[in-house]
Amino acid sequence: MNVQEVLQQKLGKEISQSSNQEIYGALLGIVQELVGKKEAPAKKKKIYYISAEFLIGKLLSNNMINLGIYEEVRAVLAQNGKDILDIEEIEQEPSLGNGGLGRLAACFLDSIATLGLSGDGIGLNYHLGLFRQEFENRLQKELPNPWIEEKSWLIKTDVTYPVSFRGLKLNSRMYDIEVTGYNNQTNKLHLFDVDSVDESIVGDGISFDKENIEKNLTLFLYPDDSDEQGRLLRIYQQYFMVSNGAQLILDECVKRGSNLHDLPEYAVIQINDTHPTMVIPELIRLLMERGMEMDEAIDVVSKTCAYTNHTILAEALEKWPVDYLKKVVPQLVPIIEVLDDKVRRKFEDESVAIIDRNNVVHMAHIDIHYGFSVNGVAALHTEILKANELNNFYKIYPEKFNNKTNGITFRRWLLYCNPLLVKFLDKQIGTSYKQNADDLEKLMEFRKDEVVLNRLLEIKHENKKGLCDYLKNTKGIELNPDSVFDIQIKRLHEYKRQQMNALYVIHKYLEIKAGKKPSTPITVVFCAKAAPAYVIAKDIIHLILCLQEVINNDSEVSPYLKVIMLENYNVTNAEKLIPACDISEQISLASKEASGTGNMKFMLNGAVTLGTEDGANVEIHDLVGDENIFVFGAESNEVIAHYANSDYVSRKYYESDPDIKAAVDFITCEEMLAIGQEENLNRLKNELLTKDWFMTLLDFKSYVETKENALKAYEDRKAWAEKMLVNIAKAGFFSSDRTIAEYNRDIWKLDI
Ligand code: 26Q
Repeated sequence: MNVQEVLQQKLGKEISQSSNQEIYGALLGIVQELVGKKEAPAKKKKIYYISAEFLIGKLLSNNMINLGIYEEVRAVLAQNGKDILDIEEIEQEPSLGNGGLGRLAACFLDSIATLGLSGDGIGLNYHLGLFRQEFENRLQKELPNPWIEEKSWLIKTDVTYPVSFRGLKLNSRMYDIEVTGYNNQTNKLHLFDVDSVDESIVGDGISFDKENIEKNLTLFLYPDDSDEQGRLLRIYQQYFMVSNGAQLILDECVKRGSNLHDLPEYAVIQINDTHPTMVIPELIRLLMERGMEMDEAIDVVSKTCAYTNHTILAEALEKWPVDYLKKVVPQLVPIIEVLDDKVRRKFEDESVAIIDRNNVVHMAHIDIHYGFSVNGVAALHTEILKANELNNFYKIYPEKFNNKTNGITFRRWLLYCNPLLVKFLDKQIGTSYKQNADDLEKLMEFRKDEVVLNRLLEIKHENKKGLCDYLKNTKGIELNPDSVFDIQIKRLHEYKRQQMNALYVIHKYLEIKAGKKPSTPITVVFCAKAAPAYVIAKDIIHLILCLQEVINNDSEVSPYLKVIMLENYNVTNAEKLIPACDISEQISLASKEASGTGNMKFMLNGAVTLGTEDGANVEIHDLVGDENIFVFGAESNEVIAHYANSDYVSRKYYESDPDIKAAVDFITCEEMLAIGQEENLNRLKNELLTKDWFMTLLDFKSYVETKENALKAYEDRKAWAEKMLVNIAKAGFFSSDRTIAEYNRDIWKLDI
């Protein structure tokens, strides 16, 4: 049977007579059957990637691409008057992650299956996910984000485990989402849940009774942890995840022949940041329950677990007071005390202790002492960990430290999201790059070829027009496809410095007002969610939304400069925005962005990076060379020295540079206060003048200069096209297939 017949049979009627909803349901069923037939064969050793987040995005088209049927299905639908893009709209995006760390986990699952490795993901099935963002009165509003529908990719299993908390015992339920690799096998993402979760306890926005654990346990991802109840709920979630994961791992390994003494020959557990760290004491506890001596259990677990660090921001390094753990998981406390005791006997250095003098448990310290590998996620990040943040650990265990520069799956971030570019690449350099990303380098041969360069410009323009049409049809937003698309999309955080970009927008606005018009109009696009309790981040959103209104309504300026902040950043929006970007904003304060992965997605799609020497930007710079990236700002050593010496004073920059002063003062000017909230705008301005913890004003001047250089370079279309070409050609290194092959070579050591 061909695709047309299979689909018609599933629908029970003509495709043209079916609704988009019916077609989506039918395709989901067909794809699920195909995916299910490719289940990975059991091998002795398996990687378990355990993570509180898996930001997998919509799955229908991605799965069809990986199965190799996407084109055929698209064509059949078109023949029957249906657009695959409309069918895709029906699917709800699972919002099981905050940002980079969760998306990385999703890219990794794709690559693990694509490389044919034996490995599954373990996480939680948050019913309402991360909040959905709306803007109201130029402020962020948080709403639940339900994504589980009658027909979804979730498969209910009958696997269930008991999980005990203090005074509460729950039985879990495991759901699976199948992850099929590119032309390869299917692995699984196991998401644990409890049947008693009750969505009806959600009140206004995303508020709910934080103490009703049976009903709220897997409702939301990272409930607000600004109060104690929220923090306790985080511990409940984390323990629930790791206890289920540990029970599953032990059961599976025993089934594959392990006697548990040889567990490291059967399993390797990659701990994705510290959120799953309790898996270490939990495994020790379970092994002891099964009769193993404690010392041996500690040894076995230490040889099984490996830890990835994703941040050096102090506030994101998890620390739990022992009292909190006693309230939720008292059974782990004596084990953690023993782990601490062993460390203290061996090392005098207080800074490497697990339980500090204030009786607070440092989760990362458990991972480093009782795991066999510690990796950072980009070269610079790993070097900073070794030299600064984790230096005392590096001195003890130099052999544990290694770098694994992040990557992205090219299936979603090229094959799916940029069909025009893919078609062109296929014709120009053949299709081998789809299996071997380094083959994108073949494009380098054409860097002076005018026909090729023109085609790249045309494709970018087509993608920009496509985005404009989409925004017009779905949101009524009008953008000029002939303008430069300058895009910053990522979580909102002060260290990522959306506020610096906003100050540039003000600066440009004032210049245009003074008669200095850009040769090509500029469109600045933002899209970012702020953590619900992060006040300054929300103020920055407010600033941008006020600017959007002031600038876009100013008829003198808006033909030259447009600012838009789109609601609800997620994977689906990213897929639409990235192929349409000219300038990729990667402007974090050097040393603060561990890696970044959006930077890689933009590069692969022919955007040119405007960035600091931070995270993987450094590696992008090395690959493309000075000519094909715009780099600015203080370097990490300088920044680290400012922190060490506490000698950065933002007001000095404000007072000595009239451009900075004008831009900062604009935040609270009359026009802004006429539409914005005085409290929010004042607070933000004050923050910049008195704290500016992430040194916005330090880098502002060099940012403006470098952005002007980039805009000027854009005017020379041929030279710009060459920059695009080099970026695409050199992006192969950032395939997550390369990253996963390195994890396997250095850490997991599984048979291929
Ligand atoms: C911690 C404590 C309490 C509440 C929340 C958290 C928390 C939640 C999420 C801490 C960190 C995260 C997420 C971190 C994250 O996404 N990090 C990003 O990881 C990417 C993949 O490695 C990198 O590319 C980014 O540079 C890094 O910011």
